Amino acid sequence: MTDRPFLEPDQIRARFSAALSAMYRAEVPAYGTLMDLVAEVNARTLAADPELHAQLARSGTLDRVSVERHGAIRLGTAQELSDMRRIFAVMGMAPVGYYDLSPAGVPVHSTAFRPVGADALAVNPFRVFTSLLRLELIADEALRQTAEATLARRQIFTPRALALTAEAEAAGGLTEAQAQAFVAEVLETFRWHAEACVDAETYARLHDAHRLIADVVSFKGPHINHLTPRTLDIDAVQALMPAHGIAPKAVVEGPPRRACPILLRQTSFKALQEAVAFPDAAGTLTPGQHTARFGEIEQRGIALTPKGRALYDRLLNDARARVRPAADGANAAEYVAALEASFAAFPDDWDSIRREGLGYFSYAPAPGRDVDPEADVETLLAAGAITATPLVYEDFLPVSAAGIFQSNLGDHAAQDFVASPNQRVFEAALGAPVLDEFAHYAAIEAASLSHCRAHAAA
Ligand code: OOG
Ligand code: NI
Repeated sequence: MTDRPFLEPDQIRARFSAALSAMYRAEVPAYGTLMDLVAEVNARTLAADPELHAQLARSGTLDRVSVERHGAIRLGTAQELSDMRRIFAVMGMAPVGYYDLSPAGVPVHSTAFRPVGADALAVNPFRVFTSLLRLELIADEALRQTAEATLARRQIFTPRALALTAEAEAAGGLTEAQAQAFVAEVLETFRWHAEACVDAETYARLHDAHRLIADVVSFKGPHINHLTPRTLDIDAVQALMPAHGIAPKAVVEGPPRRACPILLRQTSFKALQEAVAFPDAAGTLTPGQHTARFGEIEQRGIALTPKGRALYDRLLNDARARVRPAADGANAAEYVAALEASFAAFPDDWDSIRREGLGYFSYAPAPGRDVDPEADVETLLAAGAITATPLVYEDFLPVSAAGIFQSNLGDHAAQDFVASPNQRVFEAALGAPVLDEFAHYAAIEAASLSHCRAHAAA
């Protein structure tokens, strides 16, 4: 519409996601290699699996797959997190879910900023896993103060990014010209800075306390640390990675390979050693190294209901209790075998998953068929009046995320923290409550059913 002064938030998000991808591709060439590999495998998978092709097309999600990605950043202060929330809101992204990583030895808690609602997701499902450092978990008081003082001195947003965000909030949106400036300005926050903002000695102390603390505190901004394309066949991409000069971790995180994919399967490759420089008080630069950025791919399956998720968690815990995956991949085959044995108890056909209430579906009226608005779902499906398509899981998994963090921090980075989820403290920092992922899938499913029934009435 030409008379509308504001660009849709969905369009701003799509542009930002594309700009971030271009920037990361220039910064980390291996990401470009991975993108090409994923595109090739996705095209081949779709050609070989007409049913999957039809399923994605029917649910209007075929086009989004090739532009689909998630990134991750790690923030240092409550102020940074709440400003980030306001910026993502301009792009139609809301905080969904709460993830406590402390049981895995990583001193952060996190949320995922993403679009909610079927239409917004169909345009562009870009998400950012966003973590907040928990300095209160650091035992060394002096070091904690150094970290706090260093973080208090930095401003990770450009003045114009903050000004445009305030204008969007006041006016209810951004014009085309403002949106262009906004995308360019916000991109600056995600950029890599090879020059640290602490001296070499401070970096070493932070690093000794925890590598993640050094990564968050030592730099001018929360550089994007990975950008993950969505593949339709993660095992195929994993198998092809070594031939393209990329070494993946030994075990794919999440559920095993199945006929009906559930939730999320992910694999990453090791963080790069990158040259950085540490300024001293006189401004003289000392060369050094830092590892922060890595690569990851993921395959997404059906979103599970609380009942399905409880079953998933139980089966995963059972498998991990039997074989604990070693960080160096030494027992990868045993772990995969334990995982497959355990998940034999999870139904692997769409009808059972639906009938047992384990997963969420989107329903649509079958072309040219009448829908009896009084009939129940199973009757309508059996009569061929409606179709059911699995809803894609749009979120993350704490055990998988912990595995991704750990493989990139290195073994010796694992530390014992007391598990201390504190969603209330996180939400206070965020300045808003996080949304409940289950409620949103349930709402999409319910809306699709009402649409089927209204279709009958029309
Ligand atoms: C985030 C790791 C979590 C995922 O896909 O589970 C994540 C990080 O390393 O900052 O991205
Ligand atoms: Ni990730």
